[in-house]
Amino acid sequence: PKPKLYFAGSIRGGREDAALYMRVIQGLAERGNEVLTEHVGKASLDMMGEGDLTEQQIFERDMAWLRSSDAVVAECTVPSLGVGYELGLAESLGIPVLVLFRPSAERSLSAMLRGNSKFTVHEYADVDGELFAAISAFLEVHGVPTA
Ligand code: 6IA
Repeated sequence: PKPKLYFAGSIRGGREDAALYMRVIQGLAERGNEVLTEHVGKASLDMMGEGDLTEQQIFERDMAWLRSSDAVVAECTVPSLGVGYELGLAESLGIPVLVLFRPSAERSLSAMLRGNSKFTVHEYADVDGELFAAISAFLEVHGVPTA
């Protein structure tokens, strides 16, 4: 079976990196993973089909996906309350968490993520092969079988 990955990225925290999320999600899918949360990268929130769901339904669906996931990959450069919530819950469920962060003069990563030794933090500059190699290494270390 394909590894089930929960990709977390900012929605109401700000959509500056939405196109980048889509590239990461597509790269993960091309490499044989099932990405449960593809809508996080969609350019238009209407295209996400989320208009049909109540806020409670979105929450419950996302929590069910999170519980069923083999690992969480979170792009944390744009800070998001929802992503922070998902990461704390993933930790309490014992689901491995990889935090992706692009360092810059403007942003530094929350100490609540950087300081958590249960999380793996990977800093990167571009969506290139190196990023996907790092994600694969993280999955392997945590015993998530890669396709
Ligand atoms: O606080 P945020 O909105 O930035 O939280 C983003 C995170 O929470 C993502 O990793 C998602 O997994 C989850 N999340 C938050 N909002 C949604 C959503 N629709 N659909 C799916 N997942 C979500 C929000 C309504 C939309 C029409 C704007």
